Amino acid sequence: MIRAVDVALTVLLAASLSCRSALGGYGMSLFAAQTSPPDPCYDEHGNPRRCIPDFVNSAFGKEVKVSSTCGKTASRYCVVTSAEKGDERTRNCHTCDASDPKKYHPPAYLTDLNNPHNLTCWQSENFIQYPQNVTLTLSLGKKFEVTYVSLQFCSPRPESMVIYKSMDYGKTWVPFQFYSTQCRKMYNKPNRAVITKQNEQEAVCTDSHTDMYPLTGGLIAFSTLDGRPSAHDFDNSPVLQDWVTATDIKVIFSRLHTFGDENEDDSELARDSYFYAVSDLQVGGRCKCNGHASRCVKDRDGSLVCECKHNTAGPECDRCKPFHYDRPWQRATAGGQRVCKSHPLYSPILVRLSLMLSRAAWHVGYILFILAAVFLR
Ligand SMILES: [Ca+2]
Repeated sequence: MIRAVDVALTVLLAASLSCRSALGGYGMSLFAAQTSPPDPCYDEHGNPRRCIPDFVNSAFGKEVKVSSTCGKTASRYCVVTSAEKGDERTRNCHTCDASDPKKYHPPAYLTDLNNPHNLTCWQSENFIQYPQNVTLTLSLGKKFEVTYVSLQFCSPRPESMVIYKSMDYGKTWVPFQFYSTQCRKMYNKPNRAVITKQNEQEAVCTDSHTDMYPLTGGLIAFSTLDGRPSAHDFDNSPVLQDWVTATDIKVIFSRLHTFGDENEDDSELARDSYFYAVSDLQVGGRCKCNGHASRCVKDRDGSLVCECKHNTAGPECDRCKPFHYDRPWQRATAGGQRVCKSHPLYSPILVRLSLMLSRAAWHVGYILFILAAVFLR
């Protein structure tokens, strides 16, 4: 009896090892089953459940297109410092030079690793003042559900700026948020308008985050759902799901803060002190997969796509896979299991059809072979 059990165990072990080697060590072995993490898109019984990709800073490492960067020809810029508001200001001047790695401030510094002990700053040319502006454009590569957009400044924060989003890869843009010390005058918007259920997709203007102080290190952080009534019931709000969806983000710096000295006698020195400089641009959010994927991956073309489960397909798992149309596509919710299913009849019909076709092809081939043999004799 003991021997029979030993033999059975040995056979099982051998089978599991051979399976493991045949599959390159993935999936089928007893050992792998214990160590591989469970698929978040299915529960312990194999039933589908909602799954979402990790929260990330989707701007990290991405290219930002900017309309102005200092140093095309080496140029002076001056940093104004002041211990506190109202204290005497001092100017320290430096050189921005795109050809010198120690003195350049390229757009890549907007989305590189943000080390608080060694800040790297992108910087615009000096004194690009209203009505001229400076734009930063970032393509996320696919649809994301954006939770926040934040900018950390090396210069003083702008007096007026707008954050826009696109849902169609930059063809059209809609405003996300306006910032200005004079909302009405700059953007014809009331200051700090209240959002109601009727206008949850409306961008508001605020004078918060627009103070000139601190002269360096100031932050602007826009939270996409903040103050929107349906935010607590996001899963059931198609309006807000649409509102947070973006493929691209654009920031427009409309007007520089100044001390009002730019037209005085030593105006050149003053003008060299006014520019936009940002150490970190972040776009916090999740790759949009409608609850049907737990991660996004690069496809064969190098494009970012959802790794779709639940018989769904498309870059955002936004439709059912072919032959899985028995139930209409839906976004997965926390409570329900809205997955695509194949009709019970589809599979047998397809199998029969393919069998018939292969048989017909075999018969045609056989007849051609006989005919060739007869005529070539
Ligand atoms: Ca940086």
